[in-house]
Amino acid sequence: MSDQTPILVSFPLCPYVQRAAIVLAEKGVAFRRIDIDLADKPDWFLRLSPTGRVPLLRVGDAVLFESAAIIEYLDEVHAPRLHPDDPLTRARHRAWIDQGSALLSDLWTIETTKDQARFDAACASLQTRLSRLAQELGDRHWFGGARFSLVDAVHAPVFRYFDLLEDAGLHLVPPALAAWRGRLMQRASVIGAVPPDYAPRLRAFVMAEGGILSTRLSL
Ligand SMILES: N[C@@H](CCC(=O)N[C@@H](CS)C(=O)NCC(=O)O)C(=O)O
Repeated sequence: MSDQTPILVSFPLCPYVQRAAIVLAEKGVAFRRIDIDLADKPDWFLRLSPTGRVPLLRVGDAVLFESAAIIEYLDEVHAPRLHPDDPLTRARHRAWIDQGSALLSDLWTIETTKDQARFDAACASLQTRLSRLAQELGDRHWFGGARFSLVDAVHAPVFRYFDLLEDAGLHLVPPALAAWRGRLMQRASVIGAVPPDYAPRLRAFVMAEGGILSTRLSL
């Protein structure tokens, strides 16, 4: 690999890192992945990152942060184009990418909170957002139609949480999203975006948090 090989600074469970890993794989771009311990961030990482958060993408001497900016950059410099060509449709897709982050925020609360009222509110919010997403998706194969798009890449890490939630008796995904979820989970770029032991790692993380979800998983 040359010095221009992108380096993705990562954390194995991070859904925002997965966005970048999926887009790199969709484009067949070789990259190096460096996992760091977010509980003990290395000094070199803190020097490079303006926010202290992963992902970071190092390209030559440049460092990019914020997953939405990273995937848009990758989309602009490497074929095939995943964002739509039409500016109006592209703007709508950017807005749905933002909604993907809102889903992750609800999921973080569901994974970690010890407060039953916050847990219930996050489940309700997630369900509302998912049913709006289902209305927008309609019966399309991918979010934008026939071609896999950045919006698909952003939602794949969201759907990865639901196996664990379903183990805890929480069935929050509307049936209208089931086929899209299945297609996303079978996509090679999505499978390869996490380590093979992702599922037990996620479970261990949730159990260690000791929140409402961990109690439901222990029942
Ligand atoms: N808006 C950021 C969110 C990234 C983010 O929240 N990353 C988490 C891991 S999933 C992180 O680095 N957390 C460490 C911290 O906040 O100290 C993005 O899209 O890149």
